[in-house]
Amino acid sequence: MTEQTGVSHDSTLRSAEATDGLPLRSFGLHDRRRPGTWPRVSVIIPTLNEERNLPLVLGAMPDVHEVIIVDGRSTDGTIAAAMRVMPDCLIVMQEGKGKGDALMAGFQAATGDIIVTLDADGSLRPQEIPLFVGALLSGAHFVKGSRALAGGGSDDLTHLRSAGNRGLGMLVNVLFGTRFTDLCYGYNAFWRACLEHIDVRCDGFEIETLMIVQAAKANLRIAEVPSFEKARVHGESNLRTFRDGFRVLRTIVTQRRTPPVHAPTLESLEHAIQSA
Ligand SMILES: Nc1nc2c(ncn2[C@@H]2O[C@H](COP(=O)(O)OP(=O)(O)O)[C@@H](O)[C@H]2O)c(=O)[nH]1
Ligand SMILES: [Mg+2]
Repeated sequence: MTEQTGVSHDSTLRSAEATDGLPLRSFGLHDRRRPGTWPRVSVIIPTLNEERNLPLVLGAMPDVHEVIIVDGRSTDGTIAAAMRVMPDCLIVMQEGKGKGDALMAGFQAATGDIIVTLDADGSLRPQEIPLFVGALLSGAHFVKGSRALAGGGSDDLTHLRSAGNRGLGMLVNVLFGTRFTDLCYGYNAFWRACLEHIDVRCDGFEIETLMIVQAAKANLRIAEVPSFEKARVHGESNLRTFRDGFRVLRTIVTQRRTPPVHAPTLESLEHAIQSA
């Protein structure tokens, strides 16, 4: 079941207030588990030839626990750009291929309480991270960005991709009893402990669908927050609409047939979140 949070979309970071971890104090977002502290947020960014875009993303990053760049053997200066702009970021060299494989490598490397997935092309605004974290601190296990909620939107989606995304999203809602408003979107956040409840093994752009459908099957509490996707700044999308749309469709059909991941109970997930 999807929920919406009441956190303002227009919130902007005041990083001057950052101390340890996210400056959530400026948003009134406290970590209820330990008064006076903030959760450790790991931001995972897959990169494939994003030399010109990545500095824009890293430059707008709030003060988080760690930023993990998972590079798919870029042939431009992506890694040099990352090291120049954010010398303390962690760089993971992807061994396999595709965005899904890259995110998996990032999840394995992450050490924070909360994982946020972000793109490197300048389309997803790091300034929205507190909105996602706020929804997690308010009780969600998994938070999806949605371009379809009031306050969200996209300058990046073509009509064709938008129609495909709507159709695939409707199919998921019918088959899994969900009420998602945006299926194939790269901006998501979840408590790291949720990884025990979802099996994210896949290669490509179907990764978001796979995670969300499995989260729904595991009865995780899923919230949506409005998100605005800007147009990719430089270069072109790596997504191929028909090939990748078909992969998403295949993922949905396969997931309908397979049982949920054998996982600990939701009570133990809650416990893991509280004691992270
Ligand atoms: N490591 C890695 N990153 C990738 C790969 N394919 C895409 N990405 C990254 O995933 C993010 C989203 O990809 P993009 O091409 O913008 O797809 P779109 O947003 O769906 O149009 C960007 O940061 C890309 O650099 C890949 O094979 N490996
Ligand atoms: Mg993009």
